[in-house]
Amino acid sequence: MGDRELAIFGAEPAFKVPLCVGKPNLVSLPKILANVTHVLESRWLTNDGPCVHKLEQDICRRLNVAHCIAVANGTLGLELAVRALVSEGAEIIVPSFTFIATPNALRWQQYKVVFADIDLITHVLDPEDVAAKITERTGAILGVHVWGTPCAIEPLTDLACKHGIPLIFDAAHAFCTEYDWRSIGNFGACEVFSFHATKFFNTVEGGAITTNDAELAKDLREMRNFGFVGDNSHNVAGIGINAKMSEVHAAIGIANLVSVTDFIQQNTRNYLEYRKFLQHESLHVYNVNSISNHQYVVVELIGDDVSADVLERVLRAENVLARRYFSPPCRLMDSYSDEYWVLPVTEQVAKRTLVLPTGMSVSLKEIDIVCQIVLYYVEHAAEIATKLAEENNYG
Ligand code: T4K
Repeated sequence: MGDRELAIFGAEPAFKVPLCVGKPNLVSLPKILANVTHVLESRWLTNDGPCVHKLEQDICRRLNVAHCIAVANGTLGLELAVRALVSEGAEIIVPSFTFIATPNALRWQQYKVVFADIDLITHVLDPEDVAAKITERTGAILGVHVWGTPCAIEPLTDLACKHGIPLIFDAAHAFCTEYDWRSIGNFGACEVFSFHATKFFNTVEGGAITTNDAELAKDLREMRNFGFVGDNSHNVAGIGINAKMSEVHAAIGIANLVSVTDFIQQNTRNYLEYRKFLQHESLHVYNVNSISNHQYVVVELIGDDVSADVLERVLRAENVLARRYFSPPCRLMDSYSDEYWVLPVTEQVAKRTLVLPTGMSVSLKEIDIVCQIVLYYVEHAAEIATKLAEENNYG
């Protein structure tokens, strides 16, 4: 990049077309269109149809898990999971370093959210802080496999067993990742995936709950369909809602699932390219601690001179739409500000992380240019901060 002026100071942006973090992967478009056409021609559009069945079976095979319940989105999946497993009004321990859907799903179902801190290296729940927050009011622990890194599954499982409470995982980021040679989707009482458009495997909107517990799977299937018991039944045993995935969404998922290995390969290639270039004392490329889908490339800005906020502004001016996911952390959102939580590691991690573009639509050449901008920023952070402050004062 040399002495190139930055777009934030008026130069031409490095990219004409914006480079996004979550551009949807839709590789086999003809296959997707053929599947969708078939659904529309069949006139079987929703309500537990053949495509939903096939997608559920394909996912069970892929994750080697006994039961998969496809749902309309990950948020509803979380709501069904807690309603199926946790007594009304109980406290649920969750991280604050997560997408707002995680605590919101709990509050929406009238549970009390108790935030626990995370680990500085892995960014997932710190079991020691979880242990400190368990009381007789605790109804469940909800871990989040942030960035696809599995939670500390063993210590959390021990804690849940010791206190006789369910352990649930928000696995929105962790489709096709592994822990201890087993696919995520097999742990805790159940795990909840998101297949939103911005996830590396998507059904446009969608999600799934997976479990090895047949009884729980049956309950979840009923809750997903207004509470109707079994197929073609007119009896409603418990309270349910409409959380069904449509046939069109499932048909897109079936086509995309075939390409999942290609998506992971390209994400891994992209991740390695970022790692190769982004070597600097003020930077750390987050190391996903497992067999990963690498759907998020996260950099951490380390030191007083550098700022993830400023780097985001610098990149955005260049048309690189980097994201400060989970910053501010959920507990600082207005809707959670009624209570004060001491979460020092969460604050630290949220302050220093930035997510960079990856996925099937991002080329290695584009990654190299992004890396040049990032490196230029960290090498000139102090000058850039001064110049921005001057512009602010005189602008
Ligand atoms: N738990 C966790 C830990 C989660 O991360 C999420 C969702 C959930 C639970 C809930 O699952 P769902 O109910 O959503 O299934 C996204 C997603 O909306 C959300 O699904 C995701 N997590 C969250 C982390 O990120 P944004 O704010 O990034 O979306 P948006 O619209 O700003 O898009 C990001 C980038 O992607 C943009 O630069 C443009 C590009 N884009 C986006 C869409 C939607 C496209 O190119 N095409 C598109 O169709 O939220």
